[in-house]
Amino acid sequence: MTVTEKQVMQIEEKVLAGERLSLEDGIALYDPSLPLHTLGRWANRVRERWNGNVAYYNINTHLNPTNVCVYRCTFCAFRSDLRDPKGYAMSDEQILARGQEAVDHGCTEMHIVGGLHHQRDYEWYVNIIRILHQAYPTLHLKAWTAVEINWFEFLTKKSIRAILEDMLEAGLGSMPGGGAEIFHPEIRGQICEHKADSAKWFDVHRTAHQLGLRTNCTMLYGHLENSFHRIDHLLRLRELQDETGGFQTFIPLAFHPENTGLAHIEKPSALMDLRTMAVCRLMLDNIQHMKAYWIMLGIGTAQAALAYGADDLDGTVRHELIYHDAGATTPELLGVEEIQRLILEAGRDPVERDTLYRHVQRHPDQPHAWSVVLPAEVTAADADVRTASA
Ligand code: V47
Repeated sequence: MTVTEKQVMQIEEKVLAGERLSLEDGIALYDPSLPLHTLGRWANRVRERWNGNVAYYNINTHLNPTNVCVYRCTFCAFRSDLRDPKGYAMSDEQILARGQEAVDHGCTEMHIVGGLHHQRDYEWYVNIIRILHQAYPTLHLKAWTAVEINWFEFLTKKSIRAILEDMLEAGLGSMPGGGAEIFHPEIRGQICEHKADSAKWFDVHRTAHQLGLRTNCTMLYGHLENSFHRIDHLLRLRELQDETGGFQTFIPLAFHPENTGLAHIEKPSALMDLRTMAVCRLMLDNIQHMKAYWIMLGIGTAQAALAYGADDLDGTVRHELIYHDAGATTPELLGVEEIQRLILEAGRDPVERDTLYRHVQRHPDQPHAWSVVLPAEVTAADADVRTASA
C-alpha cells in the first residue's frame, strides 16, 4: 500500500486540530512512503502540546528478585529454569542491600519485576515490598507487572483487587507497564501463549487505576507482529485510558533478539524505532508521557527520539538485566550529567522527576538528598499552558 496525498493531508489536518486518529490512519503512518521527518514533525507538535520544552529523567535502579520463571516466552533471554546454573532468587539481605545502595546513590525509584518462581509463595513477593518500604520509605517502589499479579491470583485464589490492596498496604507505589507485549491473540499466542491474555492485563491495570495506583504501559515491537497488530495494541490502551486516565507513561520496547527463541529475527532499525515512537505519540493522544528507554534504544536513538514524540529518557538505571541478557550493548548506568547533556543537546530543558512526574530538587550540599518541588497543583498549571498553546 502507498499512502495517498489526500490521506496525508487528512491526517495532518487531524493532528493539527488535535483530533483523534483512526485505525486506518495509524496503519498509514507505518507506510514507508510517508517520510519519517513528516511523522516526526507531527509527533513533536503533540509532544510539545503536552509537555512544553521539558524532557524528564529520573534517578532509579532495578531489582529483579528472581529470574526463575514458569513461563517460556519466546522473546525473553532473562528467564531461567530452577536448576540452571544461571537461576537465582535473592535473599532478604541481598534485597535490602540493593535498597541501601539505591538510597546511597540518591535514587528516588526502584523498578521491581522478575520471574514467576514456582517455589516461592505469595508472601515472599509481598515481603519484598514490605521490607524495602519499611527500611527505605522514601524510595518509590514501582513493582510487579500485570503478569505477576495474575500469577499471584493463581497462587492465592484471591481477587486482583485484594492482591493490589495487600501490595499497597505493604508499600507499593505504582506499577510498571511490562507484560503487555502485543495484545492481539494472533501474535500473543505465538510469543507468550501461557501468560496473562490481554483481557487479564487490562483487568489488572483497570483495577489498579480504580484503587488510585498510577501505572505505565508498553508495547514490544519488531518481532512477529505487523503494523495492524501494533495499531490494534495502541487503540486498546487508548480505550482504557479514556475510561480511567490512570496510565502516566507509554514505553515502546524494541525487541532484542540475542539469546532468545527468536534469535533469527533482525533487531529493529533506528528508523523503525523513531517511526514507532512517533506513531505511538500520535495514536496515544490521551497519555501524557512517552518514554525513550535508552537502555533498549541505545543512547543515540533515545536522544533522537526526543524529536519524535518522546519527553522522557527514563533514568540513570542500575542493575538492568532483561535487556542486557538479550544482547543490549548500552552501558549499565548513565550519570546524571550525561543524561542532562543528552537532553540539552537535543534542545530540551532537563527536569529530574520522581516516579509520579513531580519535579525533584536536589540539595547542593547533599546530592543524595532530594525533595519534590512541584506539587500536583503546579503541574495542573502546566496543563493550562498546554491548553493555551494547543
Ligand atoms: O514485558 C523482555 C520486554 C518488558 C525482551 O514501566 C524485551 O517504566 C526486548 O516493561 N527484547 C519488561 N524487550 C520491561 C518493561 C519496562 C522497561 C522500562 C520501563 C518500564 C516502565 C517498563 O521487557 C517485558 C517485555 O515486553 N522484553 N525481553 C527482549 N529480548
